[in-house]
Parts: sequence; structure tokens; C-alpha cells
Amino acid sequence: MEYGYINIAILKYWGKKEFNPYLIPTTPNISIISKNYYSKTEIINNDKDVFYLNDICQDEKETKKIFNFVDKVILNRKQKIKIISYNNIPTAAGLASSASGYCALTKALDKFFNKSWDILTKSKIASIGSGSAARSFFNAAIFDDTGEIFEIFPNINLKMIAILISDKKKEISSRNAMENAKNSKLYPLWLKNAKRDFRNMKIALKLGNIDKIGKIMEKNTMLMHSTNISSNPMFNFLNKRSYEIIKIVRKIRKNYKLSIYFTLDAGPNVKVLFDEKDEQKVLKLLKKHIKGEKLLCL
Ligand code: 2P0
Repeated sequence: MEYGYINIAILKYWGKKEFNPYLIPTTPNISIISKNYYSKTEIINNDKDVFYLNDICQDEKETKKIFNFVDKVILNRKQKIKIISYNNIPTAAGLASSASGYCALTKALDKFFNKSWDILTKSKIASIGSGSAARSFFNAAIFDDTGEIFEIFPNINLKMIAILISDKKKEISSRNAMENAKNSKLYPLWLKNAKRDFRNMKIALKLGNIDKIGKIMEKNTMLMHSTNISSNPMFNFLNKRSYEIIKIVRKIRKNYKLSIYFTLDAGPNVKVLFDEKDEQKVLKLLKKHIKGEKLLCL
């Protein structure tokens, strides 16, 4: 089995510039991985192409999507294969299961077809399946707007907890959502601000300053979601409970003088970022103030 871990962006990838042949995002983005949530994938010979996820044979649409990717990256394939994959995270609920999935699949293809791709090649190949997957090969990674991927070493151990508001499949895919967001009048502002956030975030990570990191992250995520809300047709990944949780995070930060910051992706689930040394304190306070939702230590 080959493992791919989920990653959560502290600066978001929200838009594709082009595929050349690998994905180039419109703005530089930065992520950290979770070692607790992952996909694991194995490939074996088979008499026809099939894709099993969590022991369930996937329908034609899902199978076609996966094998389109396989055929893009393994040219002139003669062997039919069975792809066996497991996720220990809810699929397609904005918890980065596509990133871990394509990361694990790329590693499994490399192994099965004896490709000996190096890590950067694997990372770029995975970006064809899912842009965010490019970042899952590193503990912390930059995926910049020239298509380059770098491992980075922040001077702080960053951790996240996800508040699981919903594990339902999202109504709109990230792919369609980010394409649609480009018609928002805010999209040019997003492009400009994301570049500035990137410069400032690199400094904040070097300083290991959780408050600087958290403030930039929150601003970045809210502008990303604002492009969605102001696009046509408009949509919003956040729901009422997401906004309530954001308020709770701010209240804990203020009342307990605890450096916790929120971010949201393609779903309503809020993730909270903090310095690893504060983990027990953060967990205790989130449990105290948030009733009803499961907390996932990423
Ligand atoms: C991110 N997201 O940086 C952003 C923020 C979701 C919100 O990358 O179209 O599934 O397959 O390249 O990687 C989710 O998008 O999109 C994502 P595709 P992907 O994590």
C-alpha cells in the first residue's frame, strides 16, 4: 500500500492558469499535511480496469475519472489494473481527500509501472489529477504560480483541528467552483492579494510567528470565499454553523489569549490552526465551547 496524506492550505489555491503539461495555479499557495488522515492505494493486475474505494466498486463516472488520469500519466498502457484505495477521511467534503487520493495513486502507479519518478515529478504528476495533491508529498509545501513545488521548513510546528460540521459530498466540485469564481469582480483583487499574502506568509513562517501566520491565513481564506459568494451563479461553501464556529474561534482567541485561527476550504468544515505546543489547551477549549460536532486532530 502506498500512502498519501491530506494537506490543508494556509494560503489557498483557487484557480488554474493552465496545464503545461502540469497544473500551474493562478496564485502561489502553501499547505501543511496531516499525518493522521490519509489515503492508501495498491494496484494489482486485473482482466479489466476497476476502481475500488473503501471496498466499494466505484460507478462508471468515478472509474472513468480515475482512469482518465491513469491514461494521461501512463502512456500506451497495455495492462488492465485494479486500483484498491482506502480513505480514512470523509470523501469530497472539503477535507482534501482528493489530494491524499491522487498522491497515493501517483505513488502506486510509480511502483506498479516501475517508473522511478523522483518526488518532484510525482508531485507534478499528481497535480494533473488534483491541484492540491501536488502539496501532499511534503510536510509543508509551496506550490507557486509558475508551477514549481518546494518543500519548506517553517520555524514553528503548526497543527490543525477540523470541526466536522458536515461529511456530505459537496454540491459543487472545487474544480467547477474555482472556474466559476473567475467571473467574480473580486477575482482580480484575489489575484493581487494572494501574491501579497504569499510574500508576507513566507516571512511569518520564517519568524515562526503564529499570530502573523494566522492573520494572513484568515484574510486569505475569507477573500477566497468572497470570490465564490460574488460569482455568477453565486454559491457559498460555508453554512450558518461555519459562521457560528468562526465566532467561537475568535471568542476563544480573545478571552483566553490563545493563538488559534480559522480556515475553510471547499466545504463548511472549519479548521483551526495553532502552535503544536498549545494542542491540549486548544482541544480542551474547543470541546468546551463546541457542542455537537466531532473534532478531528489533523
Ligand atoms: C486548497 N482547495 O488550496 C484549495 C482551497 C479547496 C479550497 O485545492 O480542480 O480538489 O482537482 O485541482 O485540488 C481543492 O481543489 O481541485 C483545493 P482540482 P482540488 O486546498
